[in-house]
Amino acid sequence: MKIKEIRVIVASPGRNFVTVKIITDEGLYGVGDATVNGREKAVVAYLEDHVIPCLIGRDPMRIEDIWQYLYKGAYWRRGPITMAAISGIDIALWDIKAKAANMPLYQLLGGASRDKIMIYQHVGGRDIEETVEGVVALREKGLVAIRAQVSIPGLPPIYGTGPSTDQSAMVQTLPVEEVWSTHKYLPLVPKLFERLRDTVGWDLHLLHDVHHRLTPIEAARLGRDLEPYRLFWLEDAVPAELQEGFRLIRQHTTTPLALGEIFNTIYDCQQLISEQLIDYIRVTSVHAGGVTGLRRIFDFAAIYHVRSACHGPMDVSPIAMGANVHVDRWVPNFGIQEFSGYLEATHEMFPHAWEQQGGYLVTGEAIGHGVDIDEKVAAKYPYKQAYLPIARAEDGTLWSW
Ligand code: KDG
Ligand code: MG
Repeated sequence: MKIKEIRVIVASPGRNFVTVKIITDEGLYGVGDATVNGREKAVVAYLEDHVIPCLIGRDPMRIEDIWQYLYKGAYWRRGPITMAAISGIDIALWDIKAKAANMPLYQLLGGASRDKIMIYQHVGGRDIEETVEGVVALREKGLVAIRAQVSIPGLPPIYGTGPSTDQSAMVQTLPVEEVWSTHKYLPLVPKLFERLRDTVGWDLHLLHDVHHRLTPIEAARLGRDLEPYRLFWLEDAVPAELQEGFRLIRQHTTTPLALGEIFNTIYDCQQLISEQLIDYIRVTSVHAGGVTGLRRIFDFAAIYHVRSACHGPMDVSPIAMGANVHVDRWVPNFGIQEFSGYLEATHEMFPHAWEQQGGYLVTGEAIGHGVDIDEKVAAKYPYKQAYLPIARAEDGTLWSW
């Protein structure tokens, strides 16, 4: 079998997606996700100019060799654009291999370790009451794990707080600038979780995402203040370029820590994992080297009692979600899967075998990863340049988010 053609399809069914379609000379094809939210066209150029010409005529069964060829062979290793391109190719090649084997992908990985995949979804609110109402409503739909965020009083709602859970509402042609205050945020979050525990009790898993906005000592304080409410995790407390920064947080709190949605390789989390500074690693198939990359990172994490928790917002396409849930079904050290849901147009463009059943996703038994792209539907939704907002402190200082 040989790779005959590779197409890159860019479309915007509510969010922008970059999809790779690899077609073989035997007619089998596979699809992969290569989306980097807000930087989509950089990946398209990388794929079309530097990756695809090198792969035509190669054996699609040699997934590892192609991965190494694109990683080591480029000389320029790592980075979000390179790794998203590798991820898109890798996910499509695993799809082809599983189709050739006439198996669902999870079977090829070693078979099911579980029947269903626990997910968490998001709730935000303009104030604590609104978030509590949202959490109660989502629990009534069968969710067993919910991420709760709240707007900071006196400031307009900002990304990742409230009130919208539909991230598409926050996407703009150019990035909007929002206002952040650590001082106002820190005492608010424990009050939210106190109210939540009073209302929903202790069965529900509750999570919170800081979006990288704190320093280690501030995160240590927040983690400690949240201990009475037994969070499932505190996510992205601090930007993690300085992995050893998490030592300080870890020394001060037993609140579990999750990190990694912007990581591309095992090297981004090597110290965090080997020093047991985090509890959940949040890498996802589209940004961390595809199925091959996830397998490598999760196996390494298992040695150190760190569990998987693939990133799964609306800008991780249903294809990457398909790859994730097949890995989730197999991975022995599974933790949880993020699932923000998708807009109707996104479902229409990506027919998928995975499905939500209350608080869980199931893979389905379709061969491959079970997700396709309908190119006719894609043609109806042309690419539109779009960005998520950025954050500044109240004095105008540019802030992490
Ligand atoms: O593109 C960025 C979003 O995917 C990210 O901000 C969402 O933090 C996020 C999350 O946890 O899903
Ligand atoms: Mg996050």
